[in-house]
Amino acid sequence: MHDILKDKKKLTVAIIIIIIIFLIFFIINKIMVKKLDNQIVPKPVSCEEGEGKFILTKNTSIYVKGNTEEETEEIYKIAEFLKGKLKPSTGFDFNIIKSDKVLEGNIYLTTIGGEKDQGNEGYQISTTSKNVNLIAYKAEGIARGVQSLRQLFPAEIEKNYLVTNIEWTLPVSVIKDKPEYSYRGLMIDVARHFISLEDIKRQIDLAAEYKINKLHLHLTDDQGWRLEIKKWPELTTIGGSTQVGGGEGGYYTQEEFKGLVKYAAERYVEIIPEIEMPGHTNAALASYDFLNEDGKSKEVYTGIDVGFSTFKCHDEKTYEFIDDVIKEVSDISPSKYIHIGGDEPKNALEDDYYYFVGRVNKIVEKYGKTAIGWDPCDKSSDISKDFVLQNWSNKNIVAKDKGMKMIVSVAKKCYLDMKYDTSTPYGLIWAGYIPVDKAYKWDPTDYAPKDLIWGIEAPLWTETITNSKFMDYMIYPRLLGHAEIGWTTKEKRNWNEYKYRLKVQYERMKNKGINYYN
Ligand code: TNX
Repeated sequence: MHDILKDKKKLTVAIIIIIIIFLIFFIINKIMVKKLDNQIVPKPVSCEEGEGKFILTKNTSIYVKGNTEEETEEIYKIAEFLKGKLKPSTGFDFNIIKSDKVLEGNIYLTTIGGEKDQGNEGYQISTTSKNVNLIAYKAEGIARGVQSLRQLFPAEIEKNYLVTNIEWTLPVSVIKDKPEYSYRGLMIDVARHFISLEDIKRQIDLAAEYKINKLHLHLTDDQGWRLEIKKWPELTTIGGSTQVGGGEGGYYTQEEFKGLVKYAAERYVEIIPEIEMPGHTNAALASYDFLNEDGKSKEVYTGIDVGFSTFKCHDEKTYEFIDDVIKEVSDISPSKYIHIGGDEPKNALEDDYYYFVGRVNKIVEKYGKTAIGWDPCDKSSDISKDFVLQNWSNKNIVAKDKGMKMIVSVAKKCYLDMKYDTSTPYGLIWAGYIPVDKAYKWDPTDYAPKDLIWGIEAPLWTETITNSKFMDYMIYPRLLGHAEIGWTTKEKRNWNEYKYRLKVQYERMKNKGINYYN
């Protein structure tokens, strides 16, 4: 009898210990892996999950209301965007209603009550079982919030065909969010290989979901000139006629470029055009003889060497030509910024190069724009703090001294054309392999003082990238990491936890048809 009692006691103690261990694990798990946090990339400032869910049905409407009529119109367009994204998989044809008298069961997008400290891109999503309220200070914030909203639905929402056996729910929650940096860019080199408008639009659409807000187009290089310049048509008919490997090449007409800008703007992405010079200019040198030192046009170039071409740095005809180009680009590009390249040409004298970038900066300013350039543009004594440095090599001492604004694009972390590892079928390795963790585990302040950092950018150079599938593979999933580095504070980022959230994104990427590297 005594023994049995003793055993019973032991058993009870064991059970209590097991329950305590279980509870401890449960609590730690709750703290470490908040469900909502795991759904959104880039990670928001805060997510509080409640009990219950909001169910999207065919009767759901999207209500919109701004502080002015104009703003209401702008939010209306964002609602149309959201509707377009939700429709293929849900099959729902939402009504969009311009009103703040929101009835139960609906989504409300508004700037009324938005607060200044949310900034232009901040937003708050409050979901109850009855309504979804997305409030922002500016319409742009609503556009960013809508991208988070998409990620809160089941991953099937991303499919582009009807899914019927599913309940379209959002968790009851409050999400507050705003970005750390205001420049979060993707660059695509359309010069080495010409990329069709359709493929660029697709990349804009995909990147915008991760709150990338700038697309820098590297429009000219040795192998191709890809933007129509009306005064100098041979830039595209000759300079745009081919590409790496000798394929057909191509270019965008000015009308097409404007259409692309509009498409991007509808997704709150700004296009920043780059005309690379004085180096990386063989396509222009092949198009017009007068740009060449010996007065003879070069042959078009289809290899992948760099650093062999240069404009003449002390020739007024060259600057007249550049003036024409910058004028036309300024006319068709609403961005305040024009990227002038400035990757150091190995065959131009240093002083000539510094003089050149200073002159071109003046031309850009003359047309009311601000110039961006690769390092070492900052070292030119004619370049002041009004110029933005895009830093690829981490040589930015002069820029720091001058107090120049910087876009951090350090090659060994940011370059999307670097292979992940030895098994990556395309890409280069000059800046090293960049596996997914390496692309994530860094911070812009590793390379520049916080107050000078405008943001970050991940460039995809396309010497070895010939089609849309390859682009996807090199961009995804690394861009998600860069997007998060640009959006989420350093303190809130952690690889071990991000790894888990990235897995959640894989299913969504698959549903969107992204050929990501797994
Ligand atoms: C560097 S760093 C380049 C490009 C190449 C790329 C290849 C810099 C501004 N330019 O011209 O395409 O490496 O990875």
